[in-house]
Amino acid sequence: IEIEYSLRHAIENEEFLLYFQPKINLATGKLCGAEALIRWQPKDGPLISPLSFIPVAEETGQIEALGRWVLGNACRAANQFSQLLGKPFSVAVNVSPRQFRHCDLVSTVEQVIKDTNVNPGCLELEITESCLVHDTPAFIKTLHDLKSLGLTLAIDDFGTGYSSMAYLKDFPVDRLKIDKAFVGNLENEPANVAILKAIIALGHSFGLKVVAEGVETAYQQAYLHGMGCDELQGYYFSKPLPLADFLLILKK
Ligand code: G
Ligand code: G
Ligand code: MN
Ligand code: NA
Repeated sequence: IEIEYSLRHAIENEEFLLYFQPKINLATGKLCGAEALIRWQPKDGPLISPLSFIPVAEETGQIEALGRWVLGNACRAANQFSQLLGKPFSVAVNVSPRQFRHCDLVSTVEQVIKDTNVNPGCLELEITESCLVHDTPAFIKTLHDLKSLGLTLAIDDFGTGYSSMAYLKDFPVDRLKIDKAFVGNLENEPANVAILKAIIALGHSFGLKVVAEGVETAYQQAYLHGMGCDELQGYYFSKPLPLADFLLILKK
């Protein structure tokens, strides 16, 4: 209840920051996008991880307001990055299951796109696999309605959910993001290598781009390159960065 109260206060006062983690295209070795990750910066206190307030925001419904804040700021950042580079640069936003179920996500996103005048192709929504167990006609329609706004969709934490992969044929998604659990110890885990290969082949057979998360070593990068993975994200390249630091690496 205490967190709920201070979170309400924090939302009113916009005590949040977006950090940005680079995504690297393996074929070109170049930066090809970023994932936006929220942080809570109380007036006087240390930065708070989303792990400790997103679940509360979901339980209390505050995720609606917070989610709108994230979307708006991610789109403004995409505008700023694209302007700096002189070409479209995509920013991915995490969307939680509750935003899907209880908020009018399609009209929220549509409004944010209008308000920020972002190129919709520069906005990607990351949906966790656990969201996708609701593979009802209404849910599939929501995905199609979102796609028709011109944005792209990714399935986050792929490989960890309970859902069957059969849904891939009905879902209009563009990317699979392989959960970092499979990447982190691929060196000593032959089973993980088998899973990674299978997910990459599965994604490609549906015409999807495959992203590996949690890449921390040169060995993992090389291995994933050899397996035909399309994009990488992880501490090996960069941890999530504050806006100012991300702008610095874009300029290079
Ligand atoms: O950045 P970090 O690794 O600390 O993020 C922890 C978790 O919080 C991740 O699962 C990430 O997807 C989630 N997260 C980060 N930012 C957001 C956000 O803006 N919205 C939602 N719903 N989840 C987020
Ligand atoms: O659930 P989601 O995939 O959105 O969460 C991304 C989370 O992974 C963020 O909390 C981010 O800080 C974290 N992360 C990003 N790169 C790495 C990495 O190389 N190793 C580990 N352990 N975590 C990472
Ligand atoms: Mn994510
Ligand atoms: Na993930």
